[in-house]
Amino acid sequence: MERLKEKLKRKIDEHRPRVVRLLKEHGDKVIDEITIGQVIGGMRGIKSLITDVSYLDPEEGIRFRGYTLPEVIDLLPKPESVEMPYVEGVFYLLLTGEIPTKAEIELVAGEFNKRKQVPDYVFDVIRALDKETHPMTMMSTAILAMQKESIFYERYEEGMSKEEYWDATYEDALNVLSKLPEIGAFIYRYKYKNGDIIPSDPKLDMGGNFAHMMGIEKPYDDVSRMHFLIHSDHESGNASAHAGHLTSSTLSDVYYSLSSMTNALAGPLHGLANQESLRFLRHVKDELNGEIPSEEMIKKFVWDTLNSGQVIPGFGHAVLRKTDPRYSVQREFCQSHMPDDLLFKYVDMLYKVVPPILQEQGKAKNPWPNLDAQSGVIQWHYGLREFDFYTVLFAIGRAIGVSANLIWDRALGYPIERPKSVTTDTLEEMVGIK
Ligand code: NMX
Ligand code: MLT
Repeated sequence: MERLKEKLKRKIDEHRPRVVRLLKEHGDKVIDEITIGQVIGGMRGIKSLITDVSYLDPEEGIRFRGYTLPEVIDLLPKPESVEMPYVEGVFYLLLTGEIPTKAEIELVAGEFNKRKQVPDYVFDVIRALDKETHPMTMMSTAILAMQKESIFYERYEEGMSKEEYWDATYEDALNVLSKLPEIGAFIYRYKYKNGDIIPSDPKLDMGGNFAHMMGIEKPYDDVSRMHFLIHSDHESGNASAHAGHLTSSTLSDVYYSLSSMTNALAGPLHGLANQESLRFLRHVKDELNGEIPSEEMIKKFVWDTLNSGQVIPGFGHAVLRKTDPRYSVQREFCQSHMPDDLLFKYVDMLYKVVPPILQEQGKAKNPWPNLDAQSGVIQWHYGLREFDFYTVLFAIGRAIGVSANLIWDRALGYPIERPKSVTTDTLEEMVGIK
């Protein structure tokens, strides 16, 4: 059986000439035009990044290596008697574009297992932070603290050739990815469970082991698998993936890049929206004394929130123009596993009420829910009530897709990122208002 790294090398060798040819024969072809609205408006929609790991269609949602989310769930091998695929298999798919066999996943799982022991000094660094520190700060700090382990950094210092960049990045990526669930669970148990740390179980797959270390019963193992899968990638322009890519484009290693990724994810317009969605729901529930609210009550709440100048967390999207399929996958999970959960009923009510209100308000380009509107409720249901921890779960998942991208970035020799900025004067001159 071809091992993951051998397969990857073959795929890289096959892919490189495609990029060389595009550049050589078509490097000056125009593929997009840029408006002032896009320059001022966060570069929305400008085609200026390249990735083959996933693709986001505004109407259809994400495809991982060409597969829709339901197809990925259907096709990837799963542990016995569960519904969600191995997280290790998700990494394999994103990296190679191939659906692995169970035997191939076992090899990757073995690789992760060998590498997952976190150096003690990383835990010391977390312990040295104030306990009130946000878990995302703890996560980012822990990843950064481990940077001294970077094989890329070490080999670069020794004069590694460009040809080997992807190999060293691959080694770093596996070393970090294998440790992230351990670090995440440590942060959780340290911060919220009196430091009662549950040791890792090498017999379990990544999702199962994470649930075990968190101390949460089944089916939280499958919740974790689902969570890491759906958060893993969303093409390259989203803020966290882009932050990771940008950092790595300077030849900073995977540790620096994933710490950047984590920092970008920590904003309320991005990953932190899952924490904010849950806070919003809890607030609605408290105000309504835990009763099943009428549509009118919820409508008033939503309007009050908008009128106070706040966004409705979990709704809207920079690219998507329909309900996020990642929302739908989680909704189906809730419908079959926790249909009577009160907060889920609230979420479903919001699904009905919020889009027409956002449409009536006329500002948001996409009134439909994104994945963050639904993810926190599932965590809450299975006992993870500390909602400021939720974005750490997002970060563990997102690191899988970002890492796959970083390896390919180095394999294809993508250069340091350096777009051009303009001044307001320049724009005014260009349109003749100066
Ligand atoms: N609630 C209220 N207003 C909204 C919402 C919303 N959910 N979504 C967009 N708007 C507003 C937005 O603030 C902007 O207002 P203004 O003109 O006053 O600046 C206007 O609608 C146009 O924004 P869009 O072009 O539709 O959205 P944009 O691409 O700029 O931003 C988000 C996308 C996702 C940041 C935005 O929809 C939002 O803030 N949503 C709520 C937060 C959230 O759920 N974020 C998570 C996204 C997924 N993720 O995990 O990253
Ligand atoms: C993501 O998963 O990164 C979010 O949906 C945001 C985005 O794609 O812009």
